[in-house]
Parts: sequence; structure tokens; C-alpha cells
Amino acid sequence: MLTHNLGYPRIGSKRQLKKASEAYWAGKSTLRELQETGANIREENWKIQQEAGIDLIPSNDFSFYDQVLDMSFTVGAIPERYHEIVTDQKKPELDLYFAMARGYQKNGLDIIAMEMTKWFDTNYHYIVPEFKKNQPFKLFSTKILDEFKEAKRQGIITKPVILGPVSYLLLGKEKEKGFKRIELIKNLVPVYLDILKKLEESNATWVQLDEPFLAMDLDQEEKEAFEYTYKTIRKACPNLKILLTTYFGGLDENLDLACELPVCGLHLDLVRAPKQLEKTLDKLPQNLSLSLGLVDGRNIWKNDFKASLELLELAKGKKSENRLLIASSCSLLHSPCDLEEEKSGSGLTAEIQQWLAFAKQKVGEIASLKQLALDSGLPENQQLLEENQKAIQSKKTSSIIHKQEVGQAVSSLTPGHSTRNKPFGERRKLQTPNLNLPLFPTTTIGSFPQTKEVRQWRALKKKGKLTQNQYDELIKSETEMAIRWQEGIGLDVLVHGEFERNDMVEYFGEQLEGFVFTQNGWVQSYGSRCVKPPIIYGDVSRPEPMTVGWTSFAQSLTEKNVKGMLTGPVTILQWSFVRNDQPRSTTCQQIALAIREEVADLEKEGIKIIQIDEPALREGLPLRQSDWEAYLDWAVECFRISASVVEDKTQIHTHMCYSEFNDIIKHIAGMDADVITIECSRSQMELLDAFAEFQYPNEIGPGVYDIHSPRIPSKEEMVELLEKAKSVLPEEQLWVNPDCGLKTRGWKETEPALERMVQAAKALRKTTVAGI
Ligand code: THG
Ligand code: ZN
Repeated sequence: MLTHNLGYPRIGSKRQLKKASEAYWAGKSTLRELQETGANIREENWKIQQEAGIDLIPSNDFSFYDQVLDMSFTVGAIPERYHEIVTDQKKPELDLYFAMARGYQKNGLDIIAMEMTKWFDTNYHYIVPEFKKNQPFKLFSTKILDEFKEAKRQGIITKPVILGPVSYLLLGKEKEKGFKRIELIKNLVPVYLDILKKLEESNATWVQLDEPFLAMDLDQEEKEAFEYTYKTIRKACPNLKILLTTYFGGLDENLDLACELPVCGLHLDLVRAPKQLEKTLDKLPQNLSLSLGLVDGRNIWKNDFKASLELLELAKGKKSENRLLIASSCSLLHSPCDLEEEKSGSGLTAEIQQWLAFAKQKVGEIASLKQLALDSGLPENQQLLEENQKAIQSKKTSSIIHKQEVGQAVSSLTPGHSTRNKPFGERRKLQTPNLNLPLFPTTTIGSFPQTKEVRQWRALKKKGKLTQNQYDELIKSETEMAIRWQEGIGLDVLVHGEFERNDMVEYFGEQLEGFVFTQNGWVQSYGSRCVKPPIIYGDVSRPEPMTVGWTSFAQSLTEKNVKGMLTGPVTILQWSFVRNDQPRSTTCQQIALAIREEVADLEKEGIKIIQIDEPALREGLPLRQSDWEAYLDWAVECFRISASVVEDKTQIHTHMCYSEFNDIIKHIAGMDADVITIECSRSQMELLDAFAEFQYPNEIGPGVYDIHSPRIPSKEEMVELLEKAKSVLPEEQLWVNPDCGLKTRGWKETEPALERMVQAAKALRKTTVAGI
């Protein structure tokens, strides 16, 4: 029996990688320093896993930005617009890599970044591969090999982790018409063979090929691509042990396909889909190893050894021990690094800490499970199990989890709670005179730059070096500055800027009951950006107003409308670590009721526009389409519970990022927000087609520039995008806004970008018949 791990977090236990990359990007450190930081993190991670007793330790799970971009780089799928950088021999390879991730605006070049989108149903974002017809591939980067050799020099024969060719293609996007990206498999596989042969020559034994698409709906061509790929690999590298991994769902109807592939081992996510174990054991050929994904890579709760051992026993009954592996359910990329970094206190009490395991603890759990599976009779193993069960029991019986009032409020929900009084058409007639807005009204998504100063104030307050009062005064001055500036450039609907907030989920979680926080539980979100997801351990309620003070303060400064900004229930759920003792839908309803109270209070204070962000609505979609309806029903319902408390003349906005809306447009319309702002610019307004086709009835603000890149857009390109929008949607339905919140940008880019955006809206108004 072997233990292995699908991947370890790569940001470093103290977010070293974030700090090092940002310093490098800012020109404040050298490439060498960045590369050293990378090497140190890899070494530390390998050591942690070695000491824990992991048999197959992953390599190539490290990345300077993203593992999908790494794959594009490895197979030379470098879009043409970057070729000027490719051919510049003086520039290091890594600069080209970062240009693809972040765009490039230097030395007279102005190149946009590659698109970014959500990694399955997680809060991690990957860089979308771009393919053209007959896309050529060639081995461009030797990262996989380099990192394998690096570990070997440190005495560890690692198991390289490589995104499988079929999933790699399916994660990408066709950049021209007339072909399907899966057809590129025959061009692509030879590069994989090249890499695999080189690994074989360097004495690699196990290689992990990730094929998460095996847990999704596949068409015939995609299934054939799997057969072709793995037969070809087997033929070319008969001595490599290929471990095919699936995660985030079960194999279901792809079980036969997976069992027939000529690989050495198959990995199952038994946290998400425990029921697939029995069926797989029946189907899986005897000579194939089975990897049991028992330790949850997606959540922070301690593993229940008793439950895991039951699955292990089941497997042992049908498979010889030497054909079994024990593993994490998926990569630990989605877990924080180390619970030991948490000091006691500040909410994360000893009681709660005993229920938790982060990445470092999880690799320990994997090793413990092997120990227990091999000989549960040993006294030290008995004690291990006993201690584990004590913690599991303590959570089941703890008195801090249930609140009677919350349970009651949820069970007394009626359809009336989730319906506005009148349909949109009628509401609009009341909202227009209430709000007094021009055609193509301009607004922003809510947050403004979180400058070093603002972050520092928060840090100083935490350390006790600023009093609450001093801190509030500073935030007030920043808010006032933002209001004056927005008035100055002529924005129509203002925001207070969210300077008082750290993160849009953390901020609310901190004020809601039922949540606790880590001090250092960072998880990578994209590139160098991390989030610290709250932990929902108990029933959720709102003891007092959360945003009313700041919003009313901002509104008191101006005659223009200030939009109240809230995070929606589905997003709070999706971006938290959620309790595993009740359905997610129930937890979501509890959050929805808390947000509803906040919405009511904002309206009472005279706020006429309230935005309830739901950027994570789509990422919560189950992997398989057959499960979509059930999820969307409760998710949309929860949004409506939070929004439907207001009068019809109050305008409800929502915002979503990185969404492909085509397949869920009906449900987005079902949310019945008066205005929706969406990400659109990186895809050049392609997204709008879904809204146009559906004849989406309510108002829409398609993002007119990409805030995820430091690049400043020109007025002309925004006008062009708006013209595009206008050609598919009636103009009175359109709003003008950036893609997303601006907290990650500096004022230096934000100021000119928004000034130009307002100019673009004005230019458009001039061209319309109805224009002012
Ligand atoms: N919050 C959470 N999840 C998210 C977003 C968010 N997922 C999707 C999207 N937004 C991802 N975008 C970001 C944008 C910025 C940051 C993180 C994710 C960010 N993080 C700070 C950093 O890494 O420096 C740390 C935040 C802090 O200081 O508290 O800026 O907005 N939950
Ligand atoms: Zn957004």
C-alpha cells in the first residue's frame, strides 16, 4: 500500500511566492531572487511530505502563476500576439510567461493578457489556453523535467503531476472558427510522449496525469480522444506507471471508459463521490492500482478516520493491498498550508482547532490512514484512532453549532420571501423617476484601489497601534476623497469604495455569527492573489448592521446616488469553508436571511440602489449537467430571499465575474435583479450573445475593460465594445462599467481608465437618437 498526495499548496506557508512575484513585477527584485523563492518553497514542500511519510511526493505541482498556463508553456501553445516577446532573446522566458498571464505594456508593446476562468467549481482561476485551427505544439519548456531532477538531487524520486492532454484541450478555447479543439489531440500527444520519455530516461516511476474531465459529461469524440491518448502513451512508454487521476466528482457513466484505459492506476475522489468505490471495485481490472482519495483537499475539516477506514476495508476486500494507494481527494492547492501557523484565540478557539486539518496536517492524515490500515491493533494506532474519534465526536456534540432561532427562521420561509412585489417592467417605471439616470449610466462594481496605506491602517489597527476611532477617520477621509473624485469625473452611480473591507467575503463573515477566521489560512485564488476563506462552523445570523454606517456616510456626502454594496449568499457560501453536517442549501438559506436583514436596513436608511454581488453563482454549478437544476433552484432562490425584501422603486443590482452564461441564462434571468453587471471585456463582448438570444429582459452592464490587467484601455476601444453591445441589445438596457471591482488596481491606472470610460459613455450618448 502506498500513500501519495495529488499536489501541495505552492504559495508557501507565509505567502512567500506572492511577495516574491509582486516584488519582481514591480521591478523591486531580480529574477534570481524570485527563482530562489520558488526553489525554497519546492524544497520545503517536499520535505514536509517526506517527513509526514508520503511515499509518492508530487513535483511540478509548483507554479509561478498557474498550472494550466504552465502546460500551455510546456507544449508551446503561445498565442501569436506574444511572439514579439518570444523572439526577443534578451528577455527571460519567465517574462514571456508573465506577459501571457498579466498582459504586457512596455517597450512600446501593448499586449492583452490571456483569459482567466474558474477551475471547475473552485475559487481558483486558471489561464485559458488559446487554440487555432491546426494549432502546432512543440516542447517549449522543460519545467516538468527540471523540477523532477531538482527533487532527485535532493534525494526524492517524485511523482510528476501533469495536466492530462484531453483535459488540457478541453480547458482551452477555440480562437477561430471551423474546428473543435479536441481534434488537436493528435498534434498534442507527441509532445506529451516527448516529456514522458524524458521522464522515463531520468528514472521516473509513477507519473500522475490529471484528467478531471473524466468526472464530467463527455461526448463520443472526447471519449475516443481518451482511448487514443492513453493507448498511445502506453505504447510509447510501457515502463512508466501512469496514475490517472479524477477529482471533484464521480466517474459515473465514464466508469467503463476509465477502467478500459491502459494505465497503471486510477484515482477516485471519494470525498465528493464515495458511492463510486463499490462500482469501481467491481469493474476495475485486477492489475490496475486504485488510489483512494480519502482526505478532503477542498475543505478544512479533520478526516474521520473511522469513516475512511470503512472505505479502505471495502477496497481491501476486493483488491490486494499492494494495488491500493491512499491519497488526498484532489490537490491540496485548495487548502490553507498549516494549522500550526494559527495561534489560539481570535475566534479560532482550541475547541474549533481540534476539528481542523490544513495541508500539512492532511498529508499527516494520509500517512496515518496507511498506518491504521496496515495494523489497527498496535497500541499507538489504537491511540491515534481514539484521539481522532474524540475530535470528531466533540464536533458532533458541541453546543456552539446550533441556534434555535436560525433553524426556525429557515423553516418558516415561504415563496413570498423570494418574490418582489411587481414584475421588472412595472418596477422600472417606479425606479426611473426615483433614480434620475441618463442613457448608458456609468458606475463601477464597488471597490476602489486598496492602496498600501489603506492596508497598513488595517494592519496597524489590528496591532492596536491605531484606535478604532483613528482608523475610522482615515477610512472616512479615503471614502470622501473617492466620492469627490467620482463626482469630478462625472460617474452617475457612485460607490463608497469599500476601503473598510479586507475581502468581500471575509468582511461579512467577520460580522456574522457562525463564522470563524484563520490568521494565516491563505489559499491561492489566481497568480499572486490569495484569499482567506472564512470557516462556517455553525448556524449563521446577523447580530447587527454590517455596512449601513459606511454606506450612509458616503451617501451623506453627495447628491448623487451611492450604491450599497453587499456580497450575496451563494458567494459567501462558495468562498467559505462550509460545515459538512448539513446540506449546503440550508447553510445558504441561513446566510440569505442575514443578508436580507442588511438589505432592509440599507433601504430604511435611504439607499436607493443596492448591489448584491453573486460572482460565484456559476462556479458553484455541479460538474455534471444532470445536477444543475437542483443546485440552481436553491441558489437562485437564496439570492431572491436576500433581494426581495425591498420596495419596487429600489433598484437591485448584482454582479458576476468570469461567467459563461449561455447555459444558465434562464436562471440568471430568474434572479430578477434590476441590473446585472458582468465580465465581458476579455472575451470582447462574446458573452452578450447569450443575453441577446435569450432576450434578457432586465438591464445589463457588460464590463468594458479588463481590471485584472494593469493595462489602461483607450476610450476608443471602450466605445467600440459598447457599440458591439449596442448592436445586440437595446440601448436603454445598457450600463457602462468596468469588468469587476478595482481593489487590486492602483489609482494610477484606475483614474485614467475610469475617466476614459465616462468619456466613452458620453460619446455613445451623442450617437443615439434618444441621447441627451
Ligand atoms: N474574494 C474572494 N474570492 C474571490 C474574490 C474575492 N474569488 C474571485 C475573485 N474575487 C478573485 N479575485 C481576487 C482579487 C483580489 C484578491 C484576491 C482574489 C486579493 N487578495 C489579497 C492579496 O492576495 O494580496 C489579499 C486580500 C486581503 O488583503 O485580505 O487582493 O474578492 N474571497
Ligand atoms: Zn467581478
